[in-house]
Amino acid sequence: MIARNILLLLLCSNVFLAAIATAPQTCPADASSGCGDNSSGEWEGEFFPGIPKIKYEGPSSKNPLSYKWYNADEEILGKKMKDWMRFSVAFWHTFRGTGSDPFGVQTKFWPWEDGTNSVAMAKRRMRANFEFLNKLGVDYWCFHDRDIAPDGKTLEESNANLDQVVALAKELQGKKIRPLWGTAQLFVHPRYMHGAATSSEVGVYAYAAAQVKKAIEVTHFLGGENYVFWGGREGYQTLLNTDMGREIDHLARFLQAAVAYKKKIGFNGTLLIEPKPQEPTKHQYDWDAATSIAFLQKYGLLEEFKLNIECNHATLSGHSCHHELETARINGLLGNIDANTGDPQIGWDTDQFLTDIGEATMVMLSVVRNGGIAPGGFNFDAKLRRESTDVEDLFIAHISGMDTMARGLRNVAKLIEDGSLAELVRKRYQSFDTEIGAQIEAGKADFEILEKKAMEWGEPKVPSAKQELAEMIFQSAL
Ligand code: XUL
Ligand code: CO
Repeated sequence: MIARNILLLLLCSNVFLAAIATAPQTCPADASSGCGDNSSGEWEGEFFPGIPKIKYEGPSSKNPLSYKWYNADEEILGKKMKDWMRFSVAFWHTFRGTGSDPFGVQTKFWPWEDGTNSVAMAKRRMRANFEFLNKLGVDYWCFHDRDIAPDGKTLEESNANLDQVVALAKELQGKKIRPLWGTAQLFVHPRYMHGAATSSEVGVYAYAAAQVKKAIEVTHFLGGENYVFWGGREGYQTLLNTDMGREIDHLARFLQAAVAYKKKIGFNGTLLIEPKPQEPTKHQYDWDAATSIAFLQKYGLLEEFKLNIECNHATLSGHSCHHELETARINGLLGNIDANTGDPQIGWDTDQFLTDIGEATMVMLSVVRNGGIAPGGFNFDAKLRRESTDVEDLFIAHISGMDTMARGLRNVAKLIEDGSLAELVRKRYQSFDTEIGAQIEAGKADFEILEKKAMEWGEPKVPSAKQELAEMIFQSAL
């Protein structure tokens, strides 16, 4: 009996040792291991062992870790797919998303996390980010200052933490990778409960300005191509205690100061406003594209900003994503897309990866009509569902999101080649190609001229809008 137990023990420990010997070298999740800490040497293991560099294998592939439609260097409509898309990974969802929701705690426990919010942990996470980007073949990433580095006890300490992590990010970026955009997190800390630029407290306004100043500096240092202002808590919960006019004036002063500072330090990236109608406040001031455009116009900021359209925000405001994109585009303000989608049955910002091919085709129609959106791109402001808890799910989600957009682009190419949708639209407006139509469009047809025409022509013939035909043509490209 004893001999049998010893034998079993030996066998088990051998199996255990063999498992250690063959186990892939992953970053152990404990702070003392130092795998992300420069002082104890460079970590040479992998955060995503067993996940290869993701390659294009074509639509017939059944390999979930491959692209079926996104072929980065393939030319479509005169541009490489990667140049149409300029995909970006959102650090906050991919590396800070825990799966928690208002009803439940964390569900995701990534092996490299040690449960702390230390600078060493922030650096380790940054290494994971760059291995992820390299394996996915994506050249851009987006971040909030406070999701890449922890808050310190003072602003000086927070800035110093950020500098350490940013220095490492710069090194890991190499020559190819850079931020699509950076931004400041002005909504998590309790100091921002009344807003940041629209806070009723001047000390909070100043603090937020200092935070944005630093966030623009680090975005510039990292070679970022844009800088985003999402309104965070810029809005109100009730008008009874709110001086809306004064708050919106303050927001404008804040953005004017950001423009001045950007110019002062020679940051040439585009400044972007990201509209959202509500959440976390009941009413956010940058409600939708049209509201944001009116705001920019009123305060003389139209030349300085573009819009970052997020599909889930579009639907929260009662519009389609396509509507918001087209509103931005026709005003020359389509700057970037936060690529995600909501859920038709859930009324909040669920930030899901977009996998609806029809929707992606409409998104790409706007992008193609715009001639691309560089220096903007597609930032996956999207997160895994709470119930998706495998590390590989992070890859699968991004691959699926990228493939969906790639299918959208391929479908737009089919629609353009076919030409019948454009022809349908052209025909619909052809009466304005006439002499009087041209006069109207040039602003030269006054009411007297038009009255004369109306009497001469009599009751106008009104043709069909051909909506179902348009839908049929669109569907046939999917
Ligand atoms: C919030 C949201 C943000 C911005 C960046 O709904 O979309 O993550 O994209 O602050
Ligand atoms: Co967003």
